[in-house]
Order: sequence, then C-alpha cells, then structure tokens
Amino acid sequence: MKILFLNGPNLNLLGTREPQVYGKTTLADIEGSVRKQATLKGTSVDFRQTNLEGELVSWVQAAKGNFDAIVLNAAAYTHTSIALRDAISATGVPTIEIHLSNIHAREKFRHKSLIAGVCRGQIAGFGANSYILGLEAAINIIEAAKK
Ligand code: CA2
Repeated sequence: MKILFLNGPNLNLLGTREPQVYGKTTLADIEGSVRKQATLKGTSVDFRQTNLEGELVSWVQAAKGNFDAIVLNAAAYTHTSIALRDAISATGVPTIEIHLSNIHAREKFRHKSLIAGVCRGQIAGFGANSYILGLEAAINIIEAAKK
C-alpha cells in the first residue's frame, strides 16, 4: 500500500511563522509523525511539498499507477486551482483533502474549496493530527476497495 502526501505553497514555513494560526509544529515534524504511524500500519508513504501549482498538478498526474491514494493539503491552491481539481478528477486516484485549520471557520474566501467535489472527503481543523486522520482515511479507502 503506497500513499502520497502532497503539500502546497508556504507549508514549508510551518512552525516558523504565524504559530497562533498554524501551531509550532514544522512540516518535517509532521512528516515524522506520519512516517511513524504509517510504519505501524505497514504502509509506505512519500511526503512532498512545493510552492508551484504546476508541480502539484504533475505529481497528481504521475500518481496514477504508482500510488493507491493521495492525501493532499493544497494550501491556498485549494481555493483557486481549477487545474488541480481537473488533475485529481483525471487521474482517478482516491484523494483526501486535508487542512490544519478549520477553513470553514476562517475568512470567507477560504470556505470554498475547488477540489472538495473531486476528493473522497475533507478533514480540516485538527492541526497536525489532520495528517494522521488523512492517513487513516486513505488506508480505509484502499482496504475497502480490495474487498
Ligand atoms: O489550514 C490549512 O492547512 C491550509 O491549507 C493552510 C494554507 C491556507 O491557505 C489554507 O486556506 C488552509 C496556508 C498554508 C501556509 O502556511 C503558513 C505557515 C506559516 C506561516 C505562513 C503560512
């Protein structure tokens, strides 16, 4: 079972700026927790971050045939990227949308996710634990598909 974690723009700054919104945990810390939990579950993970929309699109496209599920924190591209939505839809790899913050409790422009309609579900508002919940959701979806 192979799960691809993708992180969008500015998430490389986690833990270094705006700790009141995003906490003090760095993306490397989160990756460590995800890898630890994935090992316990016997799952292999790839964990990536980019600030470039096109790179995210290319990674989603390339996931077909190489990964069983994608866990995606598209960051600001969540609210703007039709290209990312189209890539998720085109590849058909089950994708779980995740967010550290509860986007529905924040500014109005964050309430709308352009990718939500093509993802299997959305996890938002649990801080770094959203990533662990995303991993659990991905494993459940992959196992259910095998039955
Ligand atoms: O809550 C989330 O996970 C978000 O995807 C984070 C994005 C935001 O645009 C989404 O609306 C919700 C922002 C990620 C930027 O992270 C920063 C970390 C430290 C300092 C500044 C930005």
